[in-house]
Amino acid sequence: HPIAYDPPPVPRSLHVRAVRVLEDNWTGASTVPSRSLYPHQWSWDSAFIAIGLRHLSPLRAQTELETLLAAQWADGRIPHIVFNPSVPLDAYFPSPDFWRSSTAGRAAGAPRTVQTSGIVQPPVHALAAWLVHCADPGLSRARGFLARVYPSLAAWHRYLLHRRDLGGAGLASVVHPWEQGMDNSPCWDAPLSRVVPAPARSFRRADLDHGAAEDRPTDLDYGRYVRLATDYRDGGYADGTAQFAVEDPAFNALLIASEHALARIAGELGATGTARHARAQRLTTALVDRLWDPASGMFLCRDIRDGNGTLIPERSVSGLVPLLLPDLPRDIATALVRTVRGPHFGLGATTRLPPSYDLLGEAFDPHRYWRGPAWFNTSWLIERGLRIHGEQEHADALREAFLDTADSSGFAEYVDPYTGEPCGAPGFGWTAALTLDLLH
Ligand code: 9WN
Repeated sequence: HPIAYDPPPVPRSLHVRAVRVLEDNWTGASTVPSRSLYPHQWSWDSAFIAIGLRHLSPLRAQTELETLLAAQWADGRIPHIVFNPSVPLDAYFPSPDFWRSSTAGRAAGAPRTVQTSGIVQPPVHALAAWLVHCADPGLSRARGFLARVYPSLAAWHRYLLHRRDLGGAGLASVVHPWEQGMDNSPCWDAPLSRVVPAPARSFRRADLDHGAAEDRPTDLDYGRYVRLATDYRDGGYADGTAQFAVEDPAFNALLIASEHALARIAGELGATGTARHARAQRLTTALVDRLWDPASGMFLCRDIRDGNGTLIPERSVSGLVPLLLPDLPRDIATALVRTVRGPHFGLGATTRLPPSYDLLGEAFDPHRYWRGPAWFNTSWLIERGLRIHGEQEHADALREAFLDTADSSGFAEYVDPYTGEPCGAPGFGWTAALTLDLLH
């Protein structure tokens, strides 16, 4: 029997439970995506996490971004992983001894004191820095937050717009599926088919110790990921010769949103943001020229290494993310809203959160990672996009579905888009953080 003065269990609110996840995943200077599956700091995870953390502790949100930026390379790249030296090497693959940043990355200016990967992730950081500043401008000014991060963010964008303009049309290319952040998206099937996989015995996956094999990329995928990363490393992380190079709509849309944010940051620091806003507009024009596909009613990826530089005929949620841009041509925004609500993504009809890939696509799999499941970061981006373009009712419904599903799934990494069944890691960082953001 409970003793009489034991308080009855109090049902904890969604807010309190989201805060709890962020507390559990906080390491003292940054937040891990998941204690089990991803025990280091990840680049775009940290940006999304900072966006949520700002409601809880603007100071911690600033620190999250500052910790990441402290690992920036001299050439401007922000590495996709910053390794925690106290985590055992075999806890995550590929580990620091694979990337060898401080030796193989020396020519590109990798830091000496921290170990990092050598590839990048989507540039959500300037957007995050601006939103974090807005949550507590007094604290931000007192700490000189924007003045400190601005030069790093400017160098980051410079790296992407110059060293990564591999297609020559002004857009940034990714040179590895891990860079775009949707690792095993069917969009990469064709470009990856040209990559000779590294032999399975040459590496040991750590992800299968924590995640179900049928929810994760395959061994063949991993063989190809390892080959591409090995070649990049062995070339000293120099850009230009990558065998895999793709212009991706979400990656570039986030760069554009971040360039607009950087213009605002410049304004706050007493400079003029006009040139940056103008550059963001030019990038939007390039995005539409290069990646808009009127027949699909969405943006597609461009494979710039297939000999012809053709659009990849696969519908990924990445192609809906540009909805986030307020100055998108009206007809394109309207078409995107129609597409996300149409049969390929089913939002508001067969699904409550946008799936990561075409429900009608041949490669669709409701459980396998980025080949169908719904993710919370892309749902958040599309919720923002719907709201920005005046679709309040649809945005409200998506917000409600996001919160319900985050709650019922225990802040899962991703969910079955039809049933909301949790997949991947529980207690996932950006799921909890973006829950907090939508609760505010
Ligand atoms: C490789 C951390 C990251 C996310 C990516 C997601 C997954 C890593 C992996 O986890 O990728 O970077 O080991 O599968 O695809 O978007 O940033 O949460």
